Amino acid sequence: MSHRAVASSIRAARFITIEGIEGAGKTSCLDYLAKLLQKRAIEAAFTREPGGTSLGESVRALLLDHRFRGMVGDAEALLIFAARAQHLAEVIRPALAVGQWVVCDRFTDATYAYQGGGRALGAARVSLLEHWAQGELRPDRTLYLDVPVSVGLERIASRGIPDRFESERRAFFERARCVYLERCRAEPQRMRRIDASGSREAVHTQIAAALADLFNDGVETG
Ligand code: Z5A
Repeated sequence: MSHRAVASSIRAARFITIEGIEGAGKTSCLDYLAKLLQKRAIEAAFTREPGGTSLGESVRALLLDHRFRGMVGDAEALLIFAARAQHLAEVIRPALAVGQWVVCDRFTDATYAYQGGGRALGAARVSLLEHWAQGELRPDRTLYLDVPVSVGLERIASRGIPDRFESERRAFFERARCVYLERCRAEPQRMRRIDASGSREAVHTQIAAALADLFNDGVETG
């Protein structure tokens, strides 16, 4: 999804990220979030990682491509942060600077989960690159959509040909989920665990509650 404007805003800009393993339901969550912001006339840029810029989308294509099944974890992490540096410079920082909210489908928590955990690079390396590329910038709020790996994989089973990540073994996603959950425990104010195994309505209710303090305006969330 490229970034798109929703409406105009007077609030301090917020940086919100959405995370989850495969099949967690990020798409439906992003649609609901767009409605919540629109209702409040909050202008928001919707974007994604890897991607969000022309360079980033090209890097994404490399990352998902089966021809590169031999890509080592370090190369993967460096490509992701190269795309992220461009994304921050071209899209995220400029939007926040003019008061636009930014909603990003995955960000650095995904690198901790997939490269740090899934590829077993560890958190220290990811942290080094995070400081290099982002400086002090971190999301204001992260919604982690949590589903057991078996539920996520079942939901995406009917998709077409799996990409390079979707072809990973179940243990890879289990490691990624473990890291996500650890990060929710370590930073409960920023990173909110949403139980995404229930109905869409139940998930949306939790999302509204997890953002209520950022809106703090009493507008109905339904
Ligand atoms: N990656 C990485 O390794 N390191 C990084 O730093 C970053 C990314 C940033 C592409 O990401 C890959 O990049 C990703 C990790 C890696 N690969 N993996 N895994 P992506 O975000 O573009 O790819 P994705 O994980 O495949 O996301 P997605 O398909 O856009 O979203 P999703 O959450 O997996 O799926 P969905 O389409 O929203 O939902 C899946 C299905 O479930 C769908 O049929 C829905 O209708 C259904 N659904 C949704 N909610 C429900 C509920 N509540 N009940 C029942 N069914 C539901």
